[in-house]
Amino acid sequence: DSTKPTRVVREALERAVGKVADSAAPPAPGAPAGAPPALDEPTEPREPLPPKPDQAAPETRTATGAETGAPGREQQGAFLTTSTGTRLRDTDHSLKAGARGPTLLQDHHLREKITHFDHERIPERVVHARGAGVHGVFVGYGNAEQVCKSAFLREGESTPVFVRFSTVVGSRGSADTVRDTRGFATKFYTSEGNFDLVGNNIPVFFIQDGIKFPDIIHAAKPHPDREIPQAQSAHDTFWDFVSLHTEATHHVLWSMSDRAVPRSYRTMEGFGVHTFRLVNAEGATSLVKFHWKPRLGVHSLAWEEAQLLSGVDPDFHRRDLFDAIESGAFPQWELGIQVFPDTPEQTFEGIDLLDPTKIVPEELAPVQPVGVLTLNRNTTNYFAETEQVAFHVGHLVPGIDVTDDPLLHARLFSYIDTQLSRLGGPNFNQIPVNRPHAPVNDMLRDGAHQHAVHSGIAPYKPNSLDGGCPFHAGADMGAYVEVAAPVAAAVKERKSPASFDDHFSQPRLFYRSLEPVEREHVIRAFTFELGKCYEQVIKERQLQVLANVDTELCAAVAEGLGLPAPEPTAALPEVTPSPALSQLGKRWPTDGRAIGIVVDATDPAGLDGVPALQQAITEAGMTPLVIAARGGTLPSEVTAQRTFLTARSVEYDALLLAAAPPPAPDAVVRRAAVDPRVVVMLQEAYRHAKAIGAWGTAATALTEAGIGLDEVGVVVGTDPAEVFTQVRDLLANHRVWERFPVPTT
Ligand code: HDD
Repeated sequence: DSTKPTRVVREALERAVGKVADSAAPPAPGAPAGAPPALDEPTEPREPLPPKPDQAAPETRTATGAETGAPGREQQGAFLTTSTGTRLRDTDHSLKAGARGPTLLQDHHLREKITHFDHERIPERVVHARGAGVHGVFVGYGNAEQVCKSAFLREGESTPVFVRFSTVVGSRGSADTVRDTRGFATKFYTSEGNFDLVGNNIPVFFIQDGIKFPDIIHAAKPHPDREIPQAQSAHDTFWDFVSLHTEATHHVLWSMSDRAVPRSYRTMEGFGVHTFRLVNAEGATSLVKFHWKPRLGVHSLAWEEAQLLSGVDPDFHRRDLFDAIESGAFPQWELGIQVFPDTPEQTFEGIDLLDPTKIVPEELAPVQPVGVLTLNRNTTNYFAETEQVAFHVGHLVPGIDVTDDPLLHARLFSYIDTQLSRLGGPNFNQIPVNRPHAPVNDMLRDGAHQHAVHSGIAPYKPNSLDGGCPFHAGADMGAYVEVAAPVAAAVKERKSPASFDDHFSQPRLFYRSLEPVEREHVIRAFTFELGKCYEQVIKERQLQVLANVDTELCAAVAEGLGLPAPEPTAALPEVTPSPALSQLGKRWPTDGRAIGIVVDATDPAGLDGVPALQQAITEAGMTPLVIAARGGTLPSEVTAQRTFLTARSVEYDALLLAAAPPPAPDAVVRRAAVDPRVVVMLQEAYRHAKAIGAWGTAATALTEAGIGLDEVGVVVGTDPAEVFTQVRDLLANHRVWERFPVPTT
């Protein structure tokens, strides 16, 4: 048998690994013994699509919409060319010495095509590699002028923006819905230069000093030996580090809460994390923390939903964002600021404003809205825009300055440095998505990928040969001037202030501010993550950390792990809960929610009401998605967007079951067996505390799934419109929270 390893190979394998593979790929069924394995059929050729508009006319705008004056490098003309513009006759065959002969080295087109391809990838971001970017516009309210002179905050001033949302730990191809912090980075192309607000959806950070950043990231990234697990914190190295490094505890509490599994990028808050210093036109300064408040409210996935989505739709958040914008449901956030007096202590109500592991509860300093962000345009090219966008906390504009937060200072170094290896040189701000809309005259010259053809001979100051140009501006001409903030007389030392030593009061404040059902989710998250660790000592050490945060939390997690709950090492501090930290108890707009409508494709009477229902859902700003046993057009001109094969409950915020009106009492009820995939869909939706509506005979499916018709969040009726109205009302609370258990300890 020719497919068996030869004796020599067999013996070598036995020496090396002690066992031998039996055979290679099996021959095709029915093929004579020894025949080569069957190959797949080649794909059928398809008709080419018609040319797109931008293939007919060259674009002269940058990706951000600014006029550049110079044509870009996008497609121009209808013919295929080399990168130097020579038209090509054939790109399907390499140049060979005869049709069956060897390929010739002289084939310059082949070499150019392959060389370019070989270099298409650039290093992914060392953190926040997985992301989705979109364009938008920011409009200032004008009320911030008392504290900030920045032009983009002026009343009615409209500023283009690019926003990139991201996860932190995973690689570029990892799933969207993993448990992780989300990045929320905004580039404002203001008239005074670019301002980048590079924030997260969690208001605190794992570390207080940027010198620890490589440590936390090395601990959170996959284990270096096997590079697993991907995009997870549920592993030994992460919990080893954070259990030893207790300043991480506050961030860890947020990461174990529902905040770390957002329903959508559109339903996340954003935070600038650090305290910044604002300057008004008179030169007066204030300290502030930046917040993004989503118009749709803050909502999360259930943990099981997030896990299922990682497999069912790893692009769930990307798709959600792009689809919402495509359909005109533009996501919006208000930019808000908490304002604190700029005192020498830089504290507020005893909270150290330079400590990035601390928040200031909104009840102590309200978040004051100063403008609104609307995301309204998807990218044209993912790589050119989202992959190449370069954020930097040092991209500041007049009116905004940094404070001495030691985390921020390390960031001020890191963000430019990382672009050098990621984008291959120092000219990354010439890439279209990074180009400011304000005029640039920077005297930076040459370097890899230089796109500008600078004129003049004197890129230095002072000069006389270029007439002294460019000129210094001075503050009255809109120049950026650092605030002359005093620096305390000090000695050089590697040390943090004593106020940074409090690692437990704010994690406790956070946990105690959550509603019982949210606390239960935190308990389960800790139990899940520590349950994935192998080392007992790490679990025990983390339980000790939890004992110092909250007795209920520690006891419940310890019980889940089957370990004793340790005693706290110090008295637990009194905290005043901050209700603003809870996601519950508020009602929100339901725009952009996805409603699954399960229909019976063989029941024309039941489908009759579906078009009107779809229209009602669309008019309510939501997306109706019809799910049937088969795709295509169903009776009553209803189109199935999903089939039982492609649908999973996790894609929908609520499920509706359509059927014919209930039959007259004496009619013979056709009780077709409910498809088991519909039963799974219903059970999952129920378990994830989603609203479920049904009318007519469809209620049978609920019974089949073991769901009581009178249960909370289950709406059964006769009129589709009425059922939908009630389901919509339930959605304003996001979930049927009563269905989740609450802590029992
Ligand atoms: Fe960072 C990327 C947010 C601390 C070093 N960071 C990055 C991104 C976001 C944040 C949203 C993605 C930007 C994008 O979409 O391109 N980072 C934060 C926040 C922090 C923080 C809110 C704490 C408050 N970061 C932090 C520290 C360091 C870095 C302390 C280093 C000392 N961060 C980076 C980086 C990245 C980055 C290595 C990777 C890609 C990039 O910058 O452009 O420089």
